[in-house]
Amino acid sequence: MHIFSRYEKRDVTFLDKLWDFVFLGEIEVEGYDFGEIEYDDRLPVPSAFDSYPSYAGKRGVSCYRIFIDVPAGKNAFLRFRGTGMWNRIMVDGAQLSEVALPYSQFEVMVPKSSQSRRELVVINDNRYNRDSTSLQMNHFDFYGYGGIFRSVELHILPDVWLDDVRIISADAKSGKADISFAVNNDGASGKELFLEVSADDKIVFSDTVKTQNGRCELSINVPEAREWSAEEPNLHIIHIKTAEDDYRERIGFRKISTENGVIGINGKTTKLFGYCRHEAHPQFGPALPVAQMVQDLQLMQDLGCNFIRGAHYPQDPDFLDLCDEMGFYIFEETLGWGNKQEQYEHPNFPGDQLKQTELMIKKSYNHPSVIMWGFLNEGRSKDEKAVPLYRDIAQTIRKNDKTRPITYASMFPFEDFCFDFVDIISVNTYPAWYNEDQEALRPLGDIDSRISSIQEHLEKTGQGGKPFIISEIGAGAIYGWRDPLNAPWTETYQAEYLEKVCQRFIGDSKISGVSIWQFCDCRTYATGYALVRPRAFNNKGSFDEYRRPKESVNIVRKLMRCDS
Ligand code: ADA
Repeated sequence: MHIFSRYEKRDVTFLDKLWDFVFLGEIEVEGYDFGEIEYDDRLPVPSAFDSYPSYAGKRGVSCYRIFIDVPAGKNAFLRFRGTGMWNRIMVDGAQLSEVALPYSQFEVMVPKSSQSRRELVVINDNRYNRDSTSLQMNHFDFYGYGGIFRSVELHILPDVWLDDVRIISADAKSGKADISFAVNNDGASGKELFLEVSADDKIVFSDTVKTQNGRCELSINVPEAREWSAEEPNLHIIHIKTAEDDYRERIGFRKISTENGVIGINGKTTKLFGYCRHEAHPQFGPALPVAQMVQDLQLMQDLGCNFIRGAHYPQDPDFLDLCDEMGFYIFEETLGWGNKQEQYEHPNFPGDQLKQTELMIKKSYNHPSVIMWGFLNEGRSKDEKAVPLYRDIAQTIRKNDKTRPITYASMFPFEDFCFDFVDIISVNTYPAWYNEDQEALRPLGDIDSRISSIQEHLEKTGQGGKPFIISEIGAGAIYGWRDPLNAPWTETYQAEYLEKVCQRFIGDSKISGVSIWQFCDCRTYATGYALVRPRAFNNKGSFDEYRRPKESVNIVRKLMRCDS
């Protein structure tokens, strides 16, 4: 099930069905004869193969196979909305691409053939290996799954097709929307293309346009344009058609500003409140059905949330479609988690980071819900050696998108070298949880004092004019665990903790946003690291992994819902 269909004319098939599957385990991919293998199982795509009981916890090579129909002589591409770890894509035995960008949406052209029935094979390796998969490591505090997590689309293409459509719509008063898109297989620049563009079913443009450097640009006026915001998520449908191809998109008119230490949405100072959320479920891993996404969003709406930090990777496009339509502000970020120094020094790491950044922006450019870009969660921003990568990622974002502010979640607010690159300062902090004084009993008073000292430091170091977000704060609670001591791990301690966080946020106009860590419990280390993660879950959710509410939910709802 998908939320919004982006093509009417183009022949697009979702390959969401049972694929042939085999788990080969600890083999070497190079030199292995994949033509000879026997597929002894079938598994649904999308899903994580190692979320199934038969393959739980297994690491190694697996193969997926499906037969697809591409009319002879036609151009076609495959769009993978998100895969796990390392993948090689093969059609009819020929290698088309190798991709090691977990959670990224990417496309692979299918070479033309005189045959229409084609064999598509995806070889997946979910082993942690810095040389092949530089972005995801074993020490990350969330489970690294393998397989094809998200939908796969097959696009049969006309001779000339549209790609990478980007629409800027900031001003509802004028209703002006600037459209830019790539024209593929267009040949020489300067070629003319006849276009018809409609906005909410009314034709607003019908003329020839010239392509320049493979792209077209035009502006339209959307009749009766209305502003988009989380409170009033008004969307308009833009439909671009050529003689042979088309692209539909939903847009929202909204402008984001970050002046004078506050976040403005359409000129109105806006406080962002919500949760960090992993795409996680004990049964489905990171491959959440749309029904679960809707449940998650409703649960957060019920608590008065308008903000979600998509921790810690590019988000599922269906989830963003839902956020556009239900009204949420999203902090979307690339894959990162406390990356260690050695990772920065790995030859693939900077390049893979930049590639994933560009793909994320391309995928999410038109979603009004996405209001800021992030990267390198808790990276080494206090280390001079990491500065070039922070700078390069920030530059890449600015080059690709001039409409959204940049941020990253820092864990070193007092020593950070990279805040100059961003528009919004985001800090992860866990006072009264990872506490300096381990002997203090219920040190909840530290929450206020730590937040104040971070704010004072930012002021002193010249960052006070930028909006400040607490991008993580929270405490663990085991679902159902109550105890007269109300010590850490009880639901009561977490509830009292989040009460303090909400009160501080409500009473402090200098905090522009809070995304509590985290929405629901999620599976994490299957290693010795789990000794600090009871059940091998990160238990800081306000809901447990099945979305059962803990005590903190009532407190958050009471404080954050204006109508309760
Ligand atoms: C970090 C990290 C989260 C989570 C959290 C925690 O801030 O960004 O992913 O691991 O700590 O629970 O300690």
